[in-house]
Amino acid sequence: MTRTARTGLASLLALALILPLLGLSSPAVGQSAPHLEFTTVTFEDGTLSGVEGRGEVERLTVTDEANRTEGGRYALKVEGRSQGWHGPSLRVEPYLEPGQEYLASVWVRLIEPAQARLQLSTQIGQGSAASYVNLTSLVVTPDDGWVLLEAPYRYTSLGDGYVTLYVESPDSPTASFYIDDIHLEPTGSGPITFDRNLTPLKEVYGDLFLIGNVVSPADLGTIKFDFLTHHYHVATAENAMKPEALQEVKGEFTFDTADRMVDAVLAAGLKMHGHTLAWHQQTPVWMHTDPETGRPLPRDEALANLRAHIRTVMEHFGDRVISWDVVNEAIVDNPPDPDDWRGALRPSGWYQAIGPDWVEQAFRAAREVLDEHPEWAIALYYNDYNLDNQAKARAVARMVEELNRTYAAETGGRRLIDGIGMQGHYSITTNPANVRLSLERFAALGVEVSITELDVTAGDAFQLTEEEALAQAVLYAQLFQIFKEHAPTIARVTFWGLDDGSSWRADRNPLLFDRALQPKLAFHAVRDPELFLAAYEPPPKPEARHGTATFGTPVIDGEVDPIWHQTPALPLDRYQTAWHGASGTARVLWDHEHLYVLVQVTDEQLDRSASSPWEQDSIEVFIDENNAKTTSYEADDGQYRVNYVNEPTFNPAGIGAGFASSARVEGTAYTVEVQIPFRTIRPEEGTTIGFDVQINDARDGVRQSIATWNDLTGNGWQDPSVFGHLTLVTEAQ
Ligand code: 9MR
Repeated sequence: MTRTARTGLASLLALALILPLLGLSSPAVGQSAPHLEFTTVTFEDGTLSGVEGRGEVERLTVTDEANRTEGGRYALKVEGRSQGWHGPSLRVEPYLEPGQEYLASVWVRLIEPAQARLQLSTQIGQGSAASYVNLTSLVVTPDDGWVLLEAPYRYTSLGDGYVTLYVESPDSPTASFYIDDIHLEPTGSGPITFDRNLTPLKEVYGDLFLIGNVVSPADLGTIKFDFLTHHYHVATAENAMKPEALQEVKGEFTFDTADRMVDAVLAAGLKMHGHTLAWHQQTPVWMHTDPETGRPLPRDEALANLRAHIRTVMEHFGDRVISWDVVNEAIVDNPPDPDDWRGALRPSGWYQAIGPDWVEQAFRAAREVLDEHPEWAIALYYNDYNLDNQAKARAVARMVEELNRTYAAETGGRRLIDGIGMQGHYSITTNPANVRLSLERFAALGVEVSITELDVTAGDAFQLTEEEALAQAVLYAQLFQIFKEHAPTIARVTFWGLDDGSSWRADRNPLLFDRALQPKLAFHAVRDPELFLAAYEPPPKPEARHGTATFGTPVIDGEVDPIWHQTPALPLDRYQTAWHGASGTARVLWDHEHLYVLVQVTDEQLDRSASSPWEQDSIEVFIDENNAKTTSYEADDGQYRVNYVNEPTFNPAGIGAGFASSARVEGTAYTVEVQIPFRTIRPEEGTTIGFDVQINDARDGVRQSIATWNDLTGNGWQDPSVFGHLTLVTEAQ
């Protein structure tokens, strides 16, 4: 295509495509007053004002220890929590009118621990019919004082008359905090409609693979359900078929709600995928752990629970589903030795009770059920996230390959695991090349692959700039090009959410449709990836930097020897974070055995209280010895981290031999010197290696800023293609 044609097409498309993009706010279609007007809950009358603990163990006290209300004195103190989902909850359905959009808000103030993610969520419906929507969250510290959690949400359903707003802390089960000034008001955006003339995605992709999305019991009979049936072939229950929804109490299966939902999906002509039989989350603790002692159950008991759950659930739904996620998320992130997949298993409750064969046992239990029903055509899946990370993908591939090989040997060539689900919770910095590599790695095992929970975050705080919307659309287009190329391997591509407003990551706008169900640029990118990529230039990536290292051998003692001044300073001034914290420079020397790096950091506060080393004040050096710019780590690639008290950590874990470092603190500034042995090359003058340096700036246990010499994506820990180039020279240039 010529440049002119490209530009002409671009402007045509721009009109057609940018308009909906700009229409991100919801159109107001008729406004009517809600049933009751919500009065801000300030706790000034000294009562709990209807707020209750979700877990019934929380201590809720109205206190004058803290207050956010202007002119007031009181707030609510929340203590005694023991689960991430515990927290204060308020019924709000009397104030809601279906179809209306509301702005929900609450002020929160953390008491302890040193940091926690506090999240405002809403629950629609009860028990196994419940949908949980994460409205917005922030990582906070006690020093932050009062912080506002505020988010819009459109209630298309009132969950049979049960809706709550609640505050939880998903990653910090015992966090305590104050809340004040709970507020809820209509935004003025009334019921929405969607464009029924828009080409359904299922028509676009019908010949290649199934296209799917999530469903919740609360969606039945609402516009969301119509929207689902317009665009998609297949549905996954976002929550309603998880272990806690189906068997919260041992032996008491609660199928009614899921049945209603599955039957409605089938009646609408869609297929149903089952999610999920065994997982470490949304699973009642009794299944694998003794609730009295908190210790893992004996293996036989846990295995019996696992097998009974799998059998009962599979027999109940029968061939109303086309596939099951038998095991979800069993492998840890970025395993240090991916070839040892057993060593890469997550230490979950199931693992601790049953042992490293728990995944195999789950699949065998599921396979036994299918063997008794040869008339059912149901595919058994292993499902996981971050499978674009090549270390994790490799561990999963090793596991699936071995389990299938063993089973085939026993059964005359039959498969135990039919497919691998790549969840696909991506962001605009995801490298599509790694998605392709994993797809190909899994396809080579002879299993089918599905993309099971696709979303791509862009922007934050419910804001999406034009550049971010474009970057998101470009990545969606690139992903769908890859999926189309691999269509013979791919059974299904399922998005995780109908629209940005109901996504589990709503504040980062990850889906194809906005809160008013209007198509975003990303929709058009998915509808026709080739046309889209021909018309839109991907947003420019910053040029990879080039630097030099001078020949010479320093003493690694934290002193800046004069020899360091014979090599140029590399500025560490590219920030991956909106907040620009600690900055500094790096200087590099080399000899035939080692690379030496001096990093001088200027900071305002030194902190190493976080348990993750990358969340501590620290520096990192990244090396790609053959500068092949591969998108995943190979034998010549490494990441070396040292904090300001000279504690080193390595990725992968085994590369520490011959490494030396020294750190010196002056006030809140610090200097780190490192010596890194060359492991796979013998460097000479003129050798160019891939290279980067990063400063992690921590405050109160949280990393608040990341500065690098080159990489802006934050993927350097798994993707050497984002490093800069460093040439080894004899004399300073
Ligand atoms: O989208 C689901 C959200 O409503 C739940 O609160 C959350 C609880 O863990 O689970 C979400 O779905 C998860 C899926 O089941 C498995 N992969 C990760 C998804 C996002 O957390």
